[in-house]
Amino acid sequence: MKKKPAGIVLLLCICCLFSRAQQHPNVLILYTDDLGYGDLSCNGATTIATPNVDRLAQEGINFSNAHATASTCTPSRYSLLSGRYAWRKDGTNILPGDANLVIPTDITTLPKVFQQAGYETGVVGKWHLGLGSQSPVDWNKKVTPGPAEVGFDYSFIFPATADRVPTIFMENQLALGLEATDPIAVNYQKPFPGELTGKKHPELLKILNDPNQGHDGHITNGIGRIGFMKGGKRSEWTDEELGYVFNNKALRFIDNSLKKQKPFFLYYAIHNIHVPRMPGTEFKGKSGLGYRGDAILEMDHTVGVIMKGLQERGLLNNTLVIFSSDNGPVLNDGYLDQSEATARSLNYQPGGIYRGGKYSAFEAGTRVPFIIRWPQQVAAGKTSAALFSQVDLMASFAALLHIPLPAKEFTDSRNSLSALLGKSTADREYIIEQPANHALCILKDGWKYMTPSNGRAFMEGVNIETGYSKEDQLYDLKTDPGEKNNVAAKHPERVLQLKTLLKKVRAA
Ligand code: NG6
Ligand code: CA
Repeated sequence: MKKKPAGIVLLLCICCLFSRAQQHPNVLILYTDDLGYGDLSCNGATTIATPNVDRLAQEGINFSNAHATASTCTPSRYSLLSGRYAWRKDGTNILPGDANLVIPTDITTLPKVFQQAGYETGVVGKWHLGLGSQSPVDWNKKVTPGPAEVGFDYSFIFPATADRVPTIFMENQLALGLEATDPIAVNYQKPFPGELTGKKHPELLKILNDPNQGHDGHITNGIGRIGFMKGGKRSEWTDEELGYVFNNKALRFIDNSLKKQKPFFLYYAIHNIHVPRMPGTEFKGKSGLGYRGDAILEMDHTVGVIMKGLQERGLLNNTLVIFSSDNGPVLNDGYLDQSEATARSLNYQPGGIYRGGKYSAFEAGTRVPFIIRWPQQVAAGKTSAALFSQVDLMASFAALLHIPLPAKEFTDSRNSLSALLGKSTADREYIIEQPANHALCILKDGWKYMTPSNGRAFMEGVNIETGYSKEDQLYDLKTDPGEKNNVAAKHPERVLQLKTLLKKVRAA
């Protein structure tokens, strides 16, 4: 065989590496918690500045009609990672911290798609999808199944939310800093003998819980939590350090995949800005909007740290970064941290022009920030109004990586790669939104239909309009994005069309 000249071989190698990087970019999902559409300066906020997130938007595409599948955390994360709507599966509502894993271990998942394509996969941050298969969970040994069985080669997480016990880090499903002499036990029904709780000892708290919303159980770091816990004193976290610790773990994961010479998929589930908001010392008081605003600044700082980390490693161009949130905003989610009073006094609108918030069927519940940056394939400084759902990330990445999804496995995930990469601004055919009480909504062609429900129209405590009504509701989001006028009576044929489609999707 005739030998190719050295120059041609070199050129072929470069082309081959370039096309591999194009087809197998590193992928980083920065998934924030309870961040509203209007909480970013690139989405119109003027009372707060988020320069690092704004830079992502300037260098990529900022979506204005992208949705989490639900207006609470567990179901949105379930859908993101499994490509399935959570309402199809029982037990996927907001989970207590001692719940078992809700994602089946025998299905294709988003991280498993990346594993099949040869990626190193990792999750850092908040998990909230349950751990183990036995109740009660034994926290004193490796808890399986968990992230590894869902498809993550590496995990550094806390099990549920920052306001739920156990308030510990877990690395590869083992409690960090665990000591045999101080075993961890968790109970969601009653306190352990001798345990000091927020309810009995408010004088020990550095931030008061809202008496109407609980969070007065176990005390960690001067903050009352949901549930009770004993032991694991050296495993418990310090809230002010969460951002620092997670950022470092995320960067270490990236370094380790580089050492293995593998592309990485990192799902960084940023703990901010969920309650309890107890930002790092340098951010306290910085926003003028209370701890919620300070937590937004800390979240933005995290984005800056990670992007700088990519730059220092020469990975800025061949890393596809997605920034989004699991559900919409809430000002008071259980702690009296002054965020609600401050936001109201400044007329600060965390959901932007959208009505409702976390838990809600109104748009602010699921219409979340969504930005993609990938210099190799995605144009800079664009916006997209395409209707997009996070449930589609699994099929879209499978398409990008040429991994066929098993035909026998039904998923809700559709290949929306062209919308994701900004090659098309066409809407997805429809999307489904799940509020806290499962009264599903369907969006199609700019119309939104909301299923009637008996739920309360207003959630006291969190002060959020749920959108629930005993009547059919139809909104024309093109002319009425703030969902002020229910036009169901004017458009019975549209109501029927959307009702019928929703029924079909439910039955699929
Ligand atoms: C609610 C909690 C709230 C928060 C939420 C979960 C009460 C009264 N409120 O039940 O504080 O933890 O669950 O938020 O317990 S999520 O973003 O993880 O869905
Ligand atoms: Ca959330």
